Amino acid sequence: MMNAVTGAAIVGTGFMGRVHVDALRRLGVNVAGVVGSSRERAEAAGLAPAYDSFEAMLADTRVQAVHIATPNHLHHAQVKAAIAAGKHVVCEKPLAMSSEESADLLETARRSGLVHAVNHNLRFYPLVQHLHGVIADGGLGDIRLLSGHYLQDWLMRETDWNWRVDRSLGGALRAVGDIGSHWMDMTQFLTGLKITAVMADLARFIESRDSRDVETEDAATILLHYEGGARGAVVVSQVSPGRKNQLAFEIDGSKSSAAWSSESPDELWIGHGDRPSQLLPRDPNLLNDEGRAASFVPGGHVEGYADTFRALYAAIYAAIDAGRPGTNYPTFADGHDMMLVMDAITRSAGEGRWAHVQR
Ligand code: SOE
Repeated sequence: MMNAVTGAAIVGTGFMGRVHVDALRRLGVNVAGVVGSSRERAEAAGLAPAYDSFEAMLADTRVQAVHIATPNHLHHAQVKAAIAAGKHVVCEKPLAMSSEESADLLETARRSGLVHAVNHNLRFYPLVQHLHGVIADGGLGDIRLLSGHYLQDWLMRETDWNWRVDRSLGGALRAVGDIGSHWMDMTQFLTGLKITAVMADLARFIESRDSRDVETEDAATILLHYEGGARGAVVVSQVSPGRKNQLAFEIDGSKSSAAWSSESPDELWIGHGDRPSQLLPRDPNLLNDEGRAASFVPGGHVEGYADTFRALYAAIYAAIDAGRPGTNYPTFADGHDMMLVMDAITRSAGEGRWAHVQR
């Protein structure tokens, strides 16, 4: 159980704010309150006591950690203010609207010595954590090929609208920034290999929504080069009928391969050439330390999306309790790195050719 005195506050009372509050409560972290776009909206959300304002939350000495779960254009200013107030910060992804902003946030966070994290929660599915250890131990051999997708359908209709669609609120890359960043972050985390170059093609099938012109993409197909010569290909879409929220990958190594899907997260396929392939269930008795640490219930008791937030925050709040940043969760360095990959995707799509990630 976490250190009960650690208090947290959540900024943003939408879908993400609600999941953050739920996960913290399950960990025994005291949720002191929430900040909404107005006090009335925060109250109406009914998640936790509502602050009058963002500034009132920062002045609350019970709060040591602040979760930023607001639209992306607010991240930079709110993270800066929270760090200036001496608060540890968990910020939703993508970290910022531009790599200039994310570079500034990374430098500010590093100088502060505070704990800083970006909410790439999907890394914390137990079998994803387990596979990270398997790959680090050479279990797949040399990584050669990565393929997969992140498909959703909640923006498939012309009448579907959300702040993410508006580039001034969500950023120039929508589907790529909102969900593509999860897939790319996960594959960099799993393999330990950075994306070095991309060939990206952005697609917009719905030019206007609710009679508002749309400037952001509904989908993208991206070819990827990773360190060490590994090749990748990913499809990202928010307009794929019937696909509610499916992140799937296959990683092929020189010895074995692995495949996984977020819509059946409690099984991992391991492919072998010289013996029968395996289907590994999320049973803590069969997992390595990383997989066990992220598991909450025994095998067969299916764990899902909301559990990844609990597992991620367990790692982050352990660092907060220890009084120094940790290494087993995604930090602003990962958030900034993803903004640099997204810069390359924008350049490649704009120029119609390969673009290198400028680190
Ligand atoms: C909407 O696409 C969304 O809520 C993303 O913003 C999250 O990051 C993803 O995990 C689920 O879908």
